[in-house]
Amino acid sequence: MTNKLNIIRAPVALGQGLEGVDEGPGLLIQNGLIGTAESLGWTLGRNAEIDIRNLTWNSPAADVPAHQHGTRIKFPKELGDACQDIARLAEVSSKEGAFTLTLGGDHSIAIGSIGGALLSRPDLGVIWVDAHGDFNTPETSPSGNIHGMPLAFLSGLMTPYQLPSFSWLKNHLRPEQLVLIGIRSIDSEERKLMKEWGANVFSMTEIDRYGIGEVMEQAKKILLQNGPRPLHLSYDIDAVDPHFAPSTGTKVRGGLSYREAHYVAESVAETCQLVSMDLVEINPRLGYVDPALRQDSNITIEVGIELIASALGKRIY
Ligand SMILES: [Mn+2]
Repeated sequence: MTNKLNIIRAPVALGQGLEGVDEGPGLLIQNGLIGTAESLGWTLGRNAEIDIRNLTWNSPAADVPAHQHGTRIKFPKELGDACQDIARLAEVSSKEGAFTLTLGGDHSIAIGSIGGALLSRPDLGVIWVDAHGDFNTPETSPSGNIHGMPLAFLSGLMTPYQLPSFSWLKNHLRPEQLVLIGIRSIDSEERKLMKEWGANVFSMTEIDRYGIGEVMEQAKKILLQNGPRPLHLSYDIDAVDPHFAPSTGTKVRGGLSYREAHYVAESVAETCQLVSMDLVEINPRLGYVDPALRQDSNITIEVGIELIASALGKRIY
């Protein structure tokens, strides 16, 4: 592993229903992300933005029926193509041995960042930090929004749907390659899918019971049980309690405290196996709508940069 950091800016918003989440990558960078990384000893390699010209809310291909069951999935063509662009960049970056940081955008972009990393390293381990399960399929999803489905894609549960725009997704995660942390909102049909598949879930209940320190030890034990492997941290800002990270589209109370949120990133970084990270679902626009909430956007962006810094090796002492 070198000290080279490649950034993929993925201002993708079509995986959910609120405009503004596409402003995340630009604002993270404007507010000092690169300087923060450099101060931690990283050298910026590529800083690429995926081409989102085809991603418009008025797309004629929007909201097409997914398949014969009559269930719906929104923007599969646009998001499949965008994720393929992300995957190409992530695969190349992984083969270079650089650290890949993908900035969302909504959580659909992780299909690209993780799918791409899996093309290079099929044994990748994934730490998925989130308020939600993100395991819905078109049949179980109440909304049809792909940002609630990325783990269904990555675990292979979407394979039967044969969406052509996602046919580039070749390698899937096995249950021992994935842990979920901070979960507190799961749809009932989604819960069944997760249990059947055998997902390793450390919900807020386990964090309350054992503490974040013990939870992270157990999580790392699952991922590293057969020895070292590259790790990917997929961080949805909505895992953090809305008190500390309010500008996000699907807030759920009772989340990670400020320190728990950082500890997750620190604990993964400590393994020296972390090779890539996503930071997703910051929606600064939610704070800009009402000037009184402007500070919400600022503190959410600030927390985002701080969490990345922890994952890139920042330590208190
Ligand atoms: Mn998510």
